[in-house]
Amino acid sequence: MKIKDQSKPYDSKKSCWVPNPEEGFVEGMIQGTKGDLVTVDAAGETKNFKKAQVHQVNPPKYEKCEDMSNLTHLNDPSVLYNLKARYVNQLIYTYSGLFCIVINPYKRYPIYTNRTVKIYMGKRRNEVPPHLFAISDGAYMAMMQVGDNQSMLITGESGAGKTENTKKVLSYFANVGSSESKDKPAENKKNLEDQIVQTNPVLEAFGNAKTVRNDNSSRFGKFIRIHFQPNGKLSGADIEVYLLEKARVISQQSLERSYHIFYEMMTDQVKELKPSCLLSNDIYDYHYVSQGKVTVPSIDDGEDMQFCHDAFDVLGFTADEVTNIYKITASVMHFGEVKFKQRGREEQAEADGTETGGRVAKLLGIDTGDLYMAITKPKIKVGTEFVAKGMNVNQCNYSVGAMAKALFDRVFKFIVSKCNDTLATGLKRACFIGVLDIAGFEIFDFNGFEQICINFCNEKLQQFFNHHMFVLEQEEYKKEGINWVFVDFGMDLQACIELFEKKMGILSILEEESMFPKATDKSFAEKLSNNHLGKTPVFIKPKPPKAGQEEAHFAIVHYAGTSGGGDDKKGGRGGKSGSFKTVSSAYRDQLQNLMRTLNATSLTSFVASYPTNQDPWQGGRWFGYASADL
Ligand code: AOV
Ligand code: MG
Repeated sequence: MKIKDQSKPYDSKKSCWVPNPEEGFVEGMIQGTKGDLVTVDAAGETKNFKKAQVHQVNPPKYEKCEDMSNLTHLNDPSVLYNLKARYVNQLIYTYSGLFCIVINPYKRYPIYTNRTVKIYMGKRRNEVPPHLFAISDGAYMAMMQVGDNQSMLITGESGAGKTENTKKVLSYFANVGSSESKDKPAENKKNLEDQIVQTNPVLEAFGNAKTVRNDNSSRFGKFIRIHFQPNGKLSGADIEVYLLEKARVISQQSLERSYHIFYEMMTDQVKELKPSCLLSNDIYDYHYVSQGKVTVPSIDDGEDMQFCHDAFDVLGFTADEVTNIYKITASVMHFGEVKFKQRGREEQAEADGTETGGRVAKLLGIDTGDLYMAITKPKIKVGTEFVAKGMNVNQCNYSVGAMAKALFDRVFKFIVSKCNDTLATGLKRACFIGVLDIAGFEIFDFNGFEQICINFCNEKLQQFFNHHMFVLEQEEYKKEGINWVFVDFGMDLQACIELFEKKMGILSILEEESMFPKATDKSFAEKLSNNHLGKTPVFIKPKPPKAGQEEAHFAIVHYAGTSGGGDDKKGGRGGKSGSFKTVSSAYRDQLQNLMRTLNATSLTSFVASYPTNQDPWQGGRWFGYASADL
């Protein structure tokens, strides 16, 4: 391959890249120059281009270059060409100075085997081909040598491969920090390294779902810290999770699915599960989870049910806890079938048959009458007294939806806290390596509250990432005594971040509006426009909706694209009492905490990953996107 690469026609003066509508860029030869125009032979034709459109080509010795910071000509087409040339030859990892880019192959390459792990252990970055394991080993070595905490940030839009790479990183650390000899079979199956790896099947069953962008999309963010003893062996782990997408629990778009666990439980894989959860044989009996797709060709729900069920065992969940988790999850499905009707001519709602409610009550271990009472005539505190408040049918349906979402969210949090109990071993903790895997940037036809939270988090992390990249790089220049004026490239995204965080920014207006009893989506949108429209380039009017679509209320210009913000009705309102914390303010606090943690660690390693699911080398779409991004 190398010999072939070196024999490519190349002329250091004439070889050039020019834009091409189909390919993004194509390589050509300069025939002549006249003023600002350059005549180029490329893709079988001779054409004139403006000078600024013509870029230099790197000499053949840089073909499939492992670190793009070494390229002589560092321009968009050269970077993209190099990534492509490596990718089509199954080389999916490429360094770019301090960080590593991975391109999603959508194919299982045998590059994560135990043999591969051994190749990378204890090696320097330049001794082995670019790989996530090299980055991971670098973090491990830095931790051992310098003795400080490390973190790895994996960024990229939805479907790029963040979660897959996170899993590989975790199993690498579980491997290098393993205290057992790999040669003798482990007698006790429940060792710490297995437990760390086995958190994935349960977290994914309850926190991942099929979206338009990704069949196994993480609908929550997580920061996993692996703790090590002073001798470098594992001492435990903990997981922090961020904002599970709750709207999905009761509603899905037509091409999407709810959380995997609902469909896994319907498979009969675990005997007695369905009868004990009072579930029927037909997923369409459960409206909450059957509004979109109910099967996914790339997913075997039965197999995944088994993985999840076995993982519960490895993680030390008791049989009772597991049964209760399934029962509560099933109660969410049954909740969607609880019906109400108007009582005579009154506004007041009452049960429309109590059979389904009876099932929910049985699964949750409560009294059926109490359950209906709490929904149709809830007790509200007025001053120091409790009074029963009459509810109409709409209000009851809303309460049931809110309850189903809250129940599922709490089951998820219970699972995480139980995992954390198991992973806290009591062994001495010297340092940790944290790996961050968030829900990637996404733009849907209709972007709701949860999208804005996801995209805001991505914006903040990208800013953090840029800042570190450039600051670290420039500190290096200073160390080497290079005469350099410090440039803060990292502040580019500040305008967007401030729009969210500042006083009277999007979040504070949302929080304020949530306190007003009379506030509506419209009043919220108006307040936003009054405060921000025309005052910042990142807050703009939304595009008119496509036929049959809901109209967006406003649009935000993010680093990765522009998305029309929908509204907050899918999750903004948290409660009614005077002293509640809105979902968004809790999220903001969590993000602030995360940033503090990241700031206190050494960020030695970064991975940016780009999706290729749209046949990346066709149509120039991918080029256009990535070049803006890179
Ligand atoms: P994401 O985490 O970045 O999206 P995933 O890690 O779930 O994306 O990757 C999406 C899919 O791409 C996976 O289910 C695999 O099929 C495939 N894939 C990704 N990386 C690899 C790899 N290295 N080798 C083989 N297949 C891969 V999201 O969670 O939606 O933001 O929210
Ligand atoms: Mg993911």
